Amino acid sequence: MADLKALADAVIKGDQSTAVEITESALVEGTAAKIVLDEGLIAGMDIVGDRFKKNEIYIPEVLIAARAMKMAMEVLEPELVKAGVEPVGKLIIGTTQGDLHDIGKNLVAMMLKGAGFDVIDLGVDVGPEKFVEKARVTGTQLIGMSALLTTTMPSMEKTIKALKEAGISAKIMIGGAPVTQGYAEKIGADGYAADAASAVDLAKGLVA
Ligand code: B12
Repeated sequence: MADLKALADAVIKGDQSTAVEITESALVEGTAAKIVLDEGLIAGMDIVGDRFKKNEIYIPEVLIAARAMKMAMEVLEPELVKAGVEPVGKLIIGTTQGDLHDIGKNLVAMMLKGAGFDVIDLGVDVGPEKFVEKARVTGTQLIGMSALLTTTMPSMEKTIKALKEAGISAKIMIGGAPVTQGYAEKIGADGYAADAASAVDLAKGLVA
């Protein structure tokens, strides 16, 4: 029987080759892909998120863990698709118009993938029209926007307005260093989170 606790530990340590190896052997042994995901990969990422929130680990460790998770996910994904495992929820995420900062947004996207979300990353410099179009095409339940510049924060408000005008009912969460809970409330976003681990809790709450 594959050791899923060791798989979680490999994710926590960011040990890519061990994470891939245990994932492969678990599948060969016939362990259900969903069990490998929940009890191995997501269990590991949950601990990473928790430690990050408590400032016990920092961004580099989270990125390394997320990379190990991503490599193992590449092995697991075809099996999950075959098994028809539903993601926790679907989310599109992007950095707002005029803004090229993507380190935080990528971290949020990776942590959400780690938590079982189907994440569609629209990249950087994403204007209201693109958010509206992609929300429509994907039928997403959640939209995430990131801004690192005070000058690009107003694009969040414009995007929310455009989404509402287009009749998109997806929940909207926002973040980025200059963004605050007060700003989220002011522009009519459904939620704000200060870091990637809190973003996961927020996203889970918004799709629940
Ligand atoms: C790296 C960086 C860059 C890199 C970006 C590389 C990249 N690929 O991202 C480069 C060099 C390209 C850059 C360019 C510029 N930058 Co710059 N940059 C930074 C820097 C040093 C770090 C940002 C970062 O990555 N932080 C680490 C990540 C992990 O943190 P984070 O982004 O805040 O994300 C976390 C949370 O905010 C949250 N979060 C983030 N997004 C989301 C989304 C959702 C939905 C949720 C829920 C949560 C969430 O979770 C994340 C993880 O915990 C900051 C300074 C700083 N300390 O913040 C300046 C900073 C943001 N930059 C600044 C400026 C001015 C610029 C430039 C205008 C400089 C210039 N004159 O050209 C250009 C703008 C380019 C553009 N159009 O975007 C200013 C902004 C000032 C302001 N108030 O507007 C800052 C604050 C530096 C400063 N003190 O002056 N920059």
